[in-house]
Amino acid sequence: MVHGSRKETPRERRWKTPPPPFVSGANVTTADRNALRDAGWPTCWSGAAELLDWCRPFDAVLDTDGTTRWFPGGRLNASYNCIDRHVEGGRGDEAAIIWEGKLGETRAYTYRQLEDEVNAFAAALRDLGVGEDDVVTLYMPMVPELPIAMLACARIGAPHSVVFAGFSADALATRLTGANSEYLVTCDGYYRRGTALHLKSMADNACLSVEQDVEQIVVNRLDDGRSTGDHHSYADLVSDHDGAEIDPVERDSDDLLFLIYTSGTTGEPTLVGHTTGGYLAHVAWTSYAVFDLGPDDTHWCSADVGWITGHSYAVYGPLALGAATVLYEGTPDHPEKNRLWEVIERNEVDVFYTAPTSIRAFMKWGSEYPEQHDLSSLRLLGTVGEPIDETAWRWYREHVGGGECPIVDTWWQTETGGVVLSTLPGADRMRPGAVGRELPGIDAAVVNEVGEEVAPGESGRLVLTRPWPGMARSLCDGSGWGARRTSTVRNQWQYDTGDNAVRDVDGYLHLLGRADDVLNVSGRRLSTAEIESAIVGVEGVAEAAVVGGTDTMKGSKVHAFVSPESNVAGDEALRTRVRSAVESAIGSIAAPDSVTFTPSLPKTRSGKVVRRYLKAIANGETLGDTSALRNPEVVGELESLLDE
Ligand code: 6R9
Repeated sequence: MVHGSRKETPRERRWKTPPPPFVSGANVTTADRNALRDAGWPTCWSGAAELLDWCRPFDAVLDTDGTTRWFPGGRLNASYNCIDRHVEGGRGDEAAIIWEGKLGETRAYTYRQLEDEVNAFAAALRDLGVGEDDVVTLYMPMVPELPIAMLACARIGAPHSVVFAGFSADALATRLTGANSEYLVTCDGYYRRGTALHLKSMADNACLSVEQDVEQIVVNRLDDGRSTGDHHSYADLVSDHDGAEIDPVERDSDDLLFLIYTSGTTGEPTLVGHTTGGYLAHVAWTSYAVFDLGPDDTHWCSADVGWITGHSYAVYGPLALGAATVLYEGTPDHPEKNRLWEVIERNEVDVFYTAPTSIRAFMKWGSEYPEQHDLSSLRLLGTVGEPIDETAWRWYREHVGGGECPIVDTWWQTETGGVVLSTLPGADRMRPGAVGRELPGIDAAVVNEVGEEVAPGESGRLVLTRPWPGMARSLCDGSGWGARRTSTVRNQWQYDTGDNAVRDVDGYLHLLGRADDVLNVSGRRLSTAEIESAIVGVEGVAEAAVVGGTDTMKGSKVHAFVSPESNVAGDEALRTRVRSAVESAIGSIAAPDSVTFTPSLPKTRSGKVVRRYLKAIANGETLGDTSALRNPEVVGELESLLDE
């Protein structure tokens, strides 16, 4: 990348600094960050909790007496914090939710309108018999009624359990049973690439196969009169309860706000619970510090609300701070590949947060799409979900961020609730390909098999060595939902994230992917992410996934699956360039033994590459159930490619 006519120096290429106007207006400046680090974690997290309104102040930041409880003694309500206090503060007419529908329709809710509908629906839920601590399952696409239902549940102290609308009836049934939920809010259907999908019939099938009786409430999105079966209409319930006022229920800080299944990235999907006080303080503070959000901002987190990213940064975080949040129903390339950029331009989005898998798709489509739009409202970009390679990072900054926007590469998990590793955009330099350091208040380490911290430059397991407020409740007391992976090693509490990482000499962490994805080639441990990063740096390559194959001589063979950019041929010349790029970036030991070209890679419904299927294909093993994939057809195509 060239600034003006001058080439970048190697130092400039390695480090990127945020533009001075961003730095001077940032929520967290270098001085603030230093003060927080000096003050220590209790001060950091009590400051986070002070972003919220509490009905009863907490007695301490953390109670570690036997179990880990954040903000003990404190009582609060999440819906009050995300809605009422903004209306009381005179911001009732400001936008809260901006919805961009699939068919080009838009709907905006001000904070006052949000308050009215949340109250009406909360009253309706109560009338149906939903009590405090009853779990309400929400099986809904990206419609405004989804966050409204979440907040209505939060208002009456009923934990919600959102199930991604792309899941099958069986998956929904498992989740209804797992959460022992007797209430289901769903939709008649929704549009995907212009086609209507009927969700209600899936919901009916799921309800038939669970033991408990399930009461259904249906939002009409298609309104084609096809929804039958016993159910209440959302619209009727809301109009019957128009004008109702429900006092927000005071919840203990440690009471459940919601249940959620992990996305399958970190192993088999598991149900985890998040608390009201700790979680909300964590997502509010990270929205403030990492996404630099304030009440005047329009934030767009493109993740589906069905995943933790959507819960934390499309709903709870931005609304807790009184910002406007964009909810987008469609797919990014429908009807045209410029759809996202058009939405950003029209709504003057300030902060955009998406995943590397999407950024690589945007790259593949070409920079002409973002270039057709005025994206100058953007002042900060974020990424999450997978390691982002330098090429994608630079493309994102250049073509979406106008070469200026700071980028936050945020590392976190369903279990962490909110961001734990990232740069602070107004205080830290950025290093493309590295997430940055632990946020103030977070302690992390890279350790070897016996739990000793390894030297900078050496890879090991990423562990978090001190609890944090957004931690899943199962990690607090080692029991209940999805308990796993906390232990005490060398007298030190530890949460094993399951990811591998390297800390560089500057203290920045580079994520190497899931520990299960590490290859052992001739005794050397190679990270798939590192090899993939070298491959996607090759011109003409859009995406790559690397897996290991058994080799009695070397330990592991390196198999690369490479998806070229549209209009680029997957030929011998490209194969040679892929091999030599890996050789020069890492060494000949890592050069792929085989390179298979494919138009796309198998991905989970949350958009992450599933290497275990590729591994099975490369090793000629049986694949098992591929229903977790968004694009199962690609697996068959790859198998036939390899047979040739
Ligand atoms: C929020 C979310 C968690 C796993 C995590 C890691 C990967 C997330 C990342 C990242 C590298 C980042 N991951 N962010 N890897 N850089 N910035 O994605 O939660 O679906 O539970 O996945 O995603 O492997 O362990 P979840």
